[in-house]
Amino acid sequence: MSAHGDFDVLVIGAGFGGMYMVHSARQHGLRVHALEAGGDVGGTWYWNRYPGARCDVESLEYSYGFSDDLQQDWVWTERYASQPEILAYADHVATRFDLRRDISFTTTVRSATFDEERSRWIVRTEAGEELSGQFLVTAIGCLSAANIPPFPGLEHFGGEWQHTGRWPATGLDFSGKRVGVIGTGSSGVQSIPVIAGQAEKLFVFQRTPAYTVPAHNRALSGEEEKAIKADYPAFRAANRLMITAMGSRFPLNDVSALAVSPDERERLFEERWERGGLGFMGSFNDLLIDAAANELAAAFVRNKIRTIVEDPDVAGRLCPTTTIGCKRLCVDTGYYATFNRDNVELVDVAAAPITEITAAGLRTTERAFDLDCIVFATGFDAMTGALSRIDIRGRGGMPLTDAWAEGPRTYLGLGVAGFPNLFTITGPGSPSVLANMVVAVEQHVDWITGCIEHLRTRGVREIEPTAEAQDAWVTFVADVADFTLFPTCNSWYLGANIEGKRRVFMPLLGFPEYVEQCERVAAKGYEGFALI
Ligand code: NA7
Repeated sequence: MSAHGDFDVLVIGAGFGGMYMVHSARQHGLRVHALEAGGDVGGTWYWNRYPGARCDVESLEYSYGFSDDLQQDWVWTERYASQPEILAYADHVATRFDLRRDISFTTTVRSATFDEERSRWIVRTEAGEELSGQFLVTAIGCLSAANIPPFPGLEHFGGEWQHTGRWPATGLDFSGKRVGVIGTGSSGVQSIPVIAGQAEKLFVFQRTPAYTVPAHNRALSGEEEKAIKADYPAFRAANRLMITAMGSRFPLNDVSALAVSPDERERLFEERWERGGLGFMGSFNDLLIDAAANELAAAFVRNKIRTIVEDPDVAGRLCPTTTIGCKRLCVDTGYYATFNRDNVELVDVAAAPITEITAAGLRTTERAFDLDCIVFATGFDAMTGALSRIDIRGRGGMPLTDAWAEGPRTYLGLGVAGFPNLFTITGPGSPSVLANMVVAVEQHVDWITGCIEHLRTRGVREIEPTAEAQDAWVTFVADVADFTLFPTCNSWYLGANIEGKRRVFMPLLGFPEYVEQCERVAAKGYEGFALI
C-alpha cells in the first residue's frame, strides 16, 4: 500500500509495537496507518538475522497476550525462540489480524512536524510522500539504530562486511573464509559460536569482555506448554507482577548475597547457572544494588570461565572485571567453549585498538589482520537513536533533538512536553528494555488507545505533558537508577557507547510500579498532561 492520506493515528514502525498499535487502534474504530522502513513486519526480528540470533526471554513469555486464541494456537518449538521462528510468529500475527493492509513497507520516515493550527502531525517520507494524523505514535524500537564505529578506511575494504542489526536475508557464506567479528555484546556472543563453526579462521576483536550465562536452550516439552496454556491469562498476570515483567516461574530470591554462607551462596548461583538465562541475576536480591554482593556473582562467573576455557591466558582475557548485569547480561550457547577451538583467536582491542580498516582487512596499533569478512557486532544508538534520526518537530518548530540535547526528557516515557499528541511506545523513561519488551509494548499500546478514546469522547484536540510533570518524572527515573549500580558502567542504557551522547540512564526499573503509575494518571483524567 502506498503512503498517503489523513488518519486519526499514524504509527512509525511495524515491529511488535507498531503491529499491535495498528490492531488496537482499529479495534477502537480509529483510522490508522503505519509506516515501516523494512520490507515486512517484525522490526528487530526483521533486521537482526545474524547467525545464532535468538531471544533472551523465554518464548512462552516473549509473545502477545492480547488474544487468547492467538496464544493458544501458536506453538513455540524451543525454550528460547530463534530469530526465524519469531519472524514467522510476526508474519502469522500480521496475516491473522490482516494488519498489512494498513501498513506501508519500505517506507522510511524523514520528518514529522506538528501543525499547530490544525492540531495534526504532518509526516513526510524519504520518497516524498506526505501523510497527516491527529496522533503520532512512534514504535521504532529501542535497539534499531545500528552503530557502526567510524573506523577510517571502511570504504576501501575489499571483502564483505555487515552489521548484525542489518543482516541480509540471503545470509553470508563464511565457509573457507577468514572472518573478523568486532564486538562482544549479545550479538557477538550469539553469533561467534555459529560463525566459528563455519569459518576457516575467526578473529574475535574484544574491547570489553562480556558476562554471559548459558541459555541451556532446548526443545519445549509438550507438558510444559500444556501447563501454561491451561491458564495462559494467569501466567501473564503472574509475570506482570515481576520487576522485569518476566520469569514468574523462577522469581527473584529475596535474600542478600551477603546474608548466606559461602557454600549456600555457591549452591544458589550454581542452581541458577544450571537453569540458565537472565534469571541468574535473581540469585539474590542485592546483586544490582550492592557492589560487594555483585562482586560475588561476578567472581562466580569468572570461575566458570576459567573452568571452561582451556588456555589460562585466553580465559584471563575473557574474564570481565566490571559490574555484572550493569551492561545487559548476555545469554549464550557455547560462547566460552568456542575459544577452545583451533580456528578461533581472541584479539584484545582495548590494549591495542583498531586504527583502520584496510583493503585487505584491518589494522590495530600492533598488528594487521587479513580478512575476507568483517562482522560489526557493535551495537546500537539505543533508546533515542531511532527517534533522533527522524526530524521530529513540535510546537514552534522545536526539534526533538534540541529538546533532548541534555538527554531524553519524557513524562511516563510516553509523551514529551512541547510535542502534543505524540506517543512514544517504550520510550526513554519507561521500563522498555528492562522489562519483557512484548509485555511493555502491550501495556503502552493499551494505555495509548485508552487515552485517545478518552480524548475523543470529550472532544479534546490535544494532549501534552506539562513541563512540571515531565521534570518530576525525569528526576524520578534518575532517582530509581541511582538506587542501583546501573549508572556505574559504560552501557548503552546510559548512552555511553555512543561518542558525544549525553550520559543519562534511559530505562526505568520496576514494571509493576510503573503500570500502577500509568493507571493512576489515567484514572485521574490524565494527571500531569494538559488537555486542550
Ligand atoms: P552491545 O551490547 O552494545 O555490544 C557492542 C559491542 O561492540 C561491545 O562489545 C562494544 O565494546 C563493541 N564495540 C563498539 N564499538 C567498538 C569499537 N569502536 N571498537 C571495538 N569494539 C567496539 O550491542 P549488541 O548488538 O551486542 O547487543 C545489544 C542488545 O541487543 C543486547 O544488550 C540485548 O538486549 C539485545 P564496549 O563494551 O563498548 O567496549
